[in-house]
Order: sequence, then structure tokens, then C-alpha cells
Amino acid sequence: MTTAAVPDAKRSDHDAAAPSARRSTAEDTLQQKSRSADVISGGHLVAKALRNEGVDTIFTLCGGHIIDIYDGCVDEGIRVVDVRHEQVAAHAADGYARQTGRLGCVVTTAGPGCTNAMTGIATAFRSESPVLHIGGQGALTQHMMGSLQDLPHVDIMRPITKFAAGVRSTERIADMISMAARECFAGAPGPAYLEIPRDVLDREIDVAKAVVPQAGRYRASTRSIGDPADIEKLADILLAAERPVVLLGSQVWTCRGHEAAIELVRALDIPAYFNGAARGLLPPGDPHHFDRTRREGFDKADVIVIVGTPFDFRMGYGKRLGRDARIVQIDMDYRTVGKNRDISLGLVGDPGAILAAVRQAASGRIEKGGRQKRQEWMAELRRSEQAATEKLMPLFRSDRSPIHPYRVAWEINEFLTEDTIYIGDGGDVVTISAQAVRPRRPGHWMDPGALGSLGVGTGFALAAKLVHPGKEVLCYYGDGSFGMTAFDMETANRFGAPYLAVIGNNSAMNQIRYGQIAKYGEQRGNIGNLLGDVPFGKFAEMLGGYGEEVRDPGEIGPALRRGREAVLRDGRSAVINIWVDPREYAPGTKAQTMYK
Ligand SMILES: Cc1ncc(C[n+]2csc(CCOP(=O)(O)OP(=O)(O)O)c2C)c(N)n1
Ligand SMILES: [Mg+2]
Repeated sequence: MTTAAVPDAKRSDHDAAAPSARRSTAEDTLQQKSRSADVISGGHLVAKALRNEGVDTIFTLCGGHIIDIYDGCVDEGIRVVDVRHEQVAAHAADGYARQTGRLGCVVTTAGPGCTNAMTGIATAFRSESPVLHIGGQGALTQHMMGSLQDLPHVDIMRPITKFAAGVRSTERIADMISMAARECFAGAPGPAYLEIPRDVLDREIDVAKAVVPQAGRYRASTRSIGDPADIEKLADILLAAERPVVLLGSQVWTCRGHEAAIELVRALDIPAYFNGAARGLLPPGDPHHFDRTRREGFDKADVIVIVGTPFDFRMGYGKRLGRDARIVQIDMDYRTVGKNRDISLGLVGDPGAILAAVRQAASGRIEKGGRQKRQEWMAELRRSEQAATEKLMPLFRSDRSPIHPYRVAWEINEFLTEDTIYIGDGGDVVTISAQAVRPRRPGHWMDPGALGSLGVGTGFALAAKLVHPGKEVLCYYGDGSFGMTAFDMETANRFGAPYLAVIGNNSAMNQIRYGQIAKYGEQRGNIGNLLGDVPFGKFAEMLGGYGEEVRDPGEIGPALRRGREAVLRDGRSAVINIWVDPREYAPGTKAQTMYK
């Protein structure tokens, strides 16, 4: 067995050269047995079920409990991407799901393999990302006897998944994977966990006895529009509105409803704001794209449509919406609609399908007068947008030394191409970047979402590049975040998925440091939040890539371009380590809005 059967996997030399002649006769026999047409092992059933779900890559870190899954993946042509820390595998599976719209899959061994992956699964849970986590477990025959790495995984994973179960028989493995997949895509998507004990996974059974649901025949479409009467109501509300606004949230991208959303805002002339993964739905400069006047828009609007985003801390729990406005909420999850604040109308279903239906219901009924009012409204907001940008320009153009983090954010935005996938992974420097970085296309912005997990970047970058080898992937890290998961940059290099890492290095966990200094003063505020001065450029060099330290603001742009060229030239990730002023903070950090 070589990795030749696995598409696109670029392995290091020692792997590729693993001589099949080294295999013992016993191994040969075992392998022939697994390949016989009459029997199939549990790991091979896992791979078959994943194939049926359209999964072509799994993210994993090996362990004796799960190796039969790898063997199954070889037969099914599923790429096995092995990382150095399970957290990264889980973030990568989440990133894969976000980029493909298909099920992401992470496979971990029992015990610490599972617990290491928890942060990634929890991130997917709060971000509504469909990820299947398959975990190993000691043999059923040793149940509760104290086997190696034994833990109550299902109990541990239940609160952070939509579905968590153990598989009790080899015959049911594929069936239970299809069950888990159904749950992952029900309502708002999310993760599922399946534990497979070692003997259940390794056992070989009669093929005829295995329950294997067929691709495309075990789950229904989830593109529901909800109550058709509400579609009509929403069309009426929008047609009557003079100052409508719409906030398009992550779910619009998750359900790939971006085209329907764009068509609606254009057809009815509604200014649109964007949240999370929906950033980039419209390119900057588009007449319906607004991003600096959300507060004003919400204050002055007569109708506010919130699509696929909860009234959570990012929305001030719904308190910051205008008092007199009619509020409409559309969400894939019935539990989100009307939560934390009252609404005028709620619709549960697929946001893309709903928005398309609303446009249909409104078509041909747009009056000239109504359109005129809305265009005046858009012009008013546009003037405010321009004023807000002007106000920020001195910070964006700052040539102060040490480098102002706003300048870095601005330079990154200038540097992005149509095809750059931007990932933010850090505290303040990344919060600041959200004020400047404007992804040009849908799906080209990735952030941790509501869990706020630092360390997502490396797994997201790995997955984004594997899914889109032709695109540039840029991850902007804080120095604190980079240190959490950066070692898997080696994995990205090993699998031919190099990316450009940019670090806003303030030698601190600055976002937290601000609050401490504000509360406890300079003397006592620098506790537990200061980091060393690390020249991270050398880290990229150690892995065979390009690294650079930047201290001069005028060098940011040229250094980014050198990094880009190096990634293309060397096929290795590059690190541009930009030393930024630790005395600068984001406005939200200063107001501590994330805790309000
Ligand atoms: C896994 C995790 N641990 C801790 C936190 C709390 N936290 C939020 S921002 C932050 C500081 C991050 O530092 P860095 O990445 O260097 O960005 P900076 O704020 O310095 O720009 C911390 C520790 C978190 N969100 N996630
Ligand atoms: Mg920092």
C-alpha cells in the first residue's frame, strides 16, 4: 500500500518511498482479506459512507484506534491529511465545510485525540458548520475496564454537537454516519460526533450484512421557504418601506444563498450590511454594499431584515436596533428567531430560498415613488460611509513608527486580489483589520465566529488552500494566536498547500491587556498578558520557506509582495512578521463592547 491512490496528496520523501516490499506476509494476508469481495471491515465502511457524503479529504492525527479508517480511505480515494495537533484537524474540517459547502470530517484517536479536537468542534458548533467528528474508543469487549485512552467521549461531546452517539455494531457503521450527516445539515448546520470502538471498527463482516445507505438517497433537501403566507407578508413590508436595511449573516453563505440575496437587494434597492462569512457577498464599491454605517442604518431604518445571524453579543443582543423599526428575522434555526428581542415577523428556512421567493413575490410591484425614496436613503448612507472612511484615512495611512496596526490592516486590503481568501486569527490586530479588509468575493473571508477561538487560522488556511489550490490564502494572525497552532504550517507545506502568514506582532495578548490596564492600572495591568519578542520570520525559514521582519511602515507592502512571490516560487508558506505598536487598541476593545 502506498499513498499513490490518494489524489493530490504530496507526501514527504520518506512516506512516498515507503517500500511495499517491507510488508510482512501476515500483513499481506490481512490486506488481501480486507480486499476480498465478500467481507468488509468497519474502517472501509466508514470510508464508503464518507464517499457517499461527497467527502474527499479527512483531517486527522493517527492513533491505533483509527487506522482501519485510513486503510478504507486508500480504497475510496479519500485524501488523508495528517496534522500535528487535533485542534488543527478540527478547524481544518470546519474550514473545509465552509469552503466546499459539504460535510467536513475530522478523525481522532480515543482520549486525548478527542479532547484536543474539542475546541475545533466547539467553534464549528457556534459557527453552524457541518463537521462530522469520528473518534476512536477502546474495544467494546473492554468496556469500562480501564483501556488505554478510554474516556466517555459521547458524554463529553454531546453539549457541543447536534448529535453524539456511539456505534455498537460494524454492520451499522455506514448507516450511523448517514444519520450523523443528516443531523449536521438539519436546520442550521453544525457538528456531530460518532464514537467507534476499536473492535467494532476492525471487525470484518459479510458485505451483505452491512447497511450502506446510497448516495443521494438518505437525506431530503433542506431548502425550505417556511410558511408561504409569510413570504407575501415580507414582500409587502419591503415594498412599503422607505428606509429598509438588510443585514446578511453567515448563514447566507453557508446555504449558498448569496446570489438570491444579491438579486433581492438590487431588485428592491436595499442597502446591505454583512456579517461573518457573508462578508464579500458584494464587492467593495458596489452601490448596495455598506459597511461603516451599520449603527446609523439600524437607528434610522423603518424596516430591518436580519438574515442568518443571531441577536448575540455581536448584535448587542438586539438592543441596538431602532425602536420604531419593523424587525424581520430569517434564520435556518427556529430557536434563533425572536431570541433576545421581539420581532415583527419571523421566517424559518433556507435564507437563499426565502430571499428568492420574496423577490419573486415582489417582482413587478415596485413603484417608482418607492424606489426614489430608497435611492435617497442609500445616498444619505453613502455620504456617511464616505465621511467615516475619510475619518479613518489618517490612521490607515499612518507612517508612524512603531507601526500603527491600522496601517497594516490598510496595506493588507490594498494587497488582496480577487482570489485571495482572507483569514483573521487574533485579538486586537484582527479586530482592527475588520475595519479595512474588504474581501472581494463570497467565501473569501473566514473568521472563528461566535466562539472567538484563537488558533483557527492554521487549520482554516490549510483547508482553504487544499480546497482551492489556485487561490491565494492569506492568514493575518496576532502573535498570541500564531503561537497556538502555527506548527501545522509544516503540514500545509507537506501537503503542497502553502499560504501567506502575516503577523501583527505586539509581543502581547493585547486585547486582554487593554482591559487589565484600564481596570488595574499600568502597575498591575501587565500580568499574564505579555509575550516575548519572537522573530517569527525565522519560523517560516526553519520550515524551508520565506520569512521577513518588518519595522518600517513603508516596507509593509513590498514585504507582502515578496511573501506572495516566495509562496509561488518555493511552494512553502511564508511569514511576514510585522512589529506593531502595543499601545494601540481597537475601538471595541477600548469600549469593551465584546463583554456588553
Ligand atoms: C483559545 C483562546 N484563548 C484565549 C482567548 C482570549 N483572548 C481574546 S483576544 C486575546 C489576545 C490575543 O493576542 P494576539 O493574538 O497576539 O492579538 P492581539 O490582541 O495582541 O492583537 C486573548 C488571549 C481566546 N479568545 N481564545
Ligand atoms: Mg499580540
